[in-house]
Amino acid sequence: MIKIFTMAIIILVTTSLCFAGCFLDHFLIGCNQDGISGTADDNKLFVDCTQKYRHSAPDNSGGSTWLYWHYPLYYNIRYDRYQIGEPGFDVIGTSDPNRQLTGTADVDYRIIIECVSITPGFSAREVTLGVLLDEAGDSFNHSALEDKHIHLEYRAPAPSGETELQWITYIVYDELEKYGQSEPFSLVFVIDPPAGDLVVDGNVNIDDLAEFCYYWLETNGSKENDYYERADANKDGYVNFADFTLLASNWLAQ
Ligand SMILES: [Ca+2]
Ligand SMILES: [Ca+2]
Repeated sequence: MIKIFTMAIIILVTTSLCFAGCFLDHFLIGCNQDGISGTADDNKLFVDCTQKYRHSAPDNSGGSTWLYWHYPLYYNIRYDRYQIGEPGFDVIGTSDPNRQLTGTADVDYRIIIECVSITPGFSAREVTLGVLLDEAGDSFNHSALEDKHIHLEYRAPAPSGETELQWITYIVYDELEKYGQSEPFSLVFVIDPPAGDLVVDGNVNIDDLAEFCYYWLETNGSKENDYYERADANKDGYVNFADFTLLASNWLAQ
């Protein structure tokens, strides 16, 4: 009896470690970003980007560094391409009940992850699940996955995968319309985007300025928010004239 009880404890501990112990970065899908009930965003999807670029140092040296605004890609000699196996996606869990999706996945809501912009030639995929995102409009049904904790592999062909900015921008929306669509959020690989390139595409133009203005004089932005993060170009916690100067220096320059 004691032996069975001990075994059960070991299985429980191992299972919880496997789930909580995934060392890769993930985007976490939830709703009600401010966490307060009765406000406008209660039924709006949002994606917690806090873990994005946690492992941005080459070979993960230093662990959780958030060193760059991009992930490195690693050369695969067998296929002559550059690739990385993070970040993935997951949902906000029971530890954050105010922002957790409620109801039954794929019955009460159906979360679609859609690519809205991507570098030509770049791709995100999960081969065993048949997920392939390599052009705008590609998507997959996250709610239909048995395991919501999914790892994607990002690939770029050589030689551009070694030296050129690679990006993918996503939105998430609910096909059953219980929840409203999320804000777009981007992932960058290989090199940092130019300062001020908030709507990531390698150029700084009026679209970027519009997002920058939204966060102007923000002093309490969150790493959860994709655009705030890059609006604070010098990473000092404030969005002010110093950041605007950096944006202006890249204005309309390729
Ligand atoms: Ca831009
Ligand atoms: Ca700043």
